[in-house]
Amino acid sequence: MGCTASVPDPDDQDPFLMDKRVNAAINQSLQSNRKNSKNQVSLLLLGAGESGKSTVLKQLRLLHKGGFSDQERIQYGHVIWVDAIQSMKILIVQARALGIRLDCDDWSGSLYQYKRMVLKANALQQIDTSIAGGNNFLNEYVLKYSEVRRAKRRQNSTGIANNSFWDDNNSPRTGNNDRIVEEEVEAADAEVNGINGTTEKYSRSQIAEAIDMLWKYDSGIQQCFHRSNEFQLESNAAYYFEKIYEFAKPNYLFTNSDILKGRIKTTGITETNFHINSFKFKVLDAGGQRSERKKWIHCFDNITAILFVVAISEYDQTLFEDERVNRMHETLVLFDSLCNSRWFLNTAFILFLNKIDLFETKFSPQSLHKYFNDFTGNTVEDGISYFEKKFLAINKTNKPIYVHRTCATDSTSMKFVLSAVTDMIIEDNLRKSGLI
Ligand SMILES: Nc1nc2c(ncn2[C@@H]2O[C@H](COP(=O)(O)OP(=O)(O)O)[C@@H](O)[C@H]2O)c(=O)[nH]1
Ligand SMILES: [Mg+2]
Repeated sequence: MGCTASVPDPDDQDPFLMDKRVNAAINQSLQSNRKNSKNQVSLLLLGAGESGKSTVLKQLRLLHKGGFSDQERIQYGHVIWVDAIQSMKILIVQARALGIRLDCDDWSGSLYQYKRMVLKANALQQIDTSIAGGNNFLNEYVLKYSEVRRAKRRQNSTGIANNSFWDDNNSPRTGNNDRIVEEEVEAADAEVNGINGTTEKYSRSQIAEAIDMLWKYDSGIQQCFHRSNEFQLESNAAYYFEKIYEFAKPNYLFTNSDILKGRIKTTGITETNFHINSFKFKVLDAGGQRSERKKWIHCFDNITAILFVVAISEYDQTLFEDERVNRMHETLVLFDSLCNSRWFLNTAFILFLNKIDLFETKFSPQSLHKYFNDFTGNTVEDGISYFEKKFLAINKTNKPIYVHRTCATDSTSMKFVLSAVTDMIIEDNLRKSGLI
């Protein structure tokens, strides 16, 4: 009583009905996945090193994540201060290499003392390296500013433009690694401790004065700066020099603009999550230099859109990794391999022609023609549309490529660009999920 024997339901045995139930379950699961995925967007920032990927990410953070913490402002302050000193040192040293006569070379002139001061200033003694980024910062510092490393970079490279994210032909030869690390540590020690006895400790205001005087009054420094495409110099060195007195003030709090103009090299892949109009955006920012690119493939799955950043102003510059390779040539090869890759046949592609401000400043038809001899135009606009067409012609797939001309350091214009981009990505995602 009260107990009923379980009698097998005849429907359970019916293969047709069983199939129907399985299908219904699959559909339900697909629908719920779609509902989730329609609200989730993964955006991957790609492009060569120093093209502006992390700056775009900074702008997204300003717009959607409340900006930068005080800790970050202090960190960027340290990094910019060091880069300002080193950039002026580089101009002095490179002038010699390029045969440019500097006013400050004249030991009886008033600028001589400032040159001595900059060359003898120990940039690392000026800051707290642990706040600037600890070991990562020091490694990057040594890599950037050691002449020894410059020779190594070339030795370990093939000297040709390369997409190098499938293989690691360009990674340092393993046998040399230990020696390279040792040399880096030695070079860093020499800088930090002034082992070679060539450094002196100056106050920030003394250094600011020296940099300002050389920048404003040494015509050779200006000449050398205008040839900075021939060596490696921070994109925004001029900005650092112009604001050097402000940066030297002990209580100066680095502004959003300063942080946008500062550079900390990205290594590995960073993930930042945003909420934009009830959508979850996951933005992946990858290091762009050759040795970093082989990590890219690990995040190629489930990408909604690729944002490829090109520094259009760098058409006359060479790679940091290999000074025999033109930056734009390498970027074109890289774009080809990504845009036409089987991974991204159906992935929305957005192209930022970035550093438009620097392009406008440096552009001359002759200089562009020198590096791209099929260029026949005259104006800045001709130059930009020449590159725009060049990139679009690379696309062999059916997907459209959305192009924007950008100055990633300018918050006002980036606000519009980024809102157009996020709207487009959201719409594209909804269409692909079959919801519009
Ligand atoms: N003037 C100017 N500088 C830019 C622009 N975009 C990026 N930069 C600077 O270029 C440097 C490298 O940018 P970053 O975003 O770190 O490049 P990434 O290596 O691609 O991540 C930084 O100092 C930025 O401030 C731009 O449109 N104009
Ligand atoms: Mg970066």
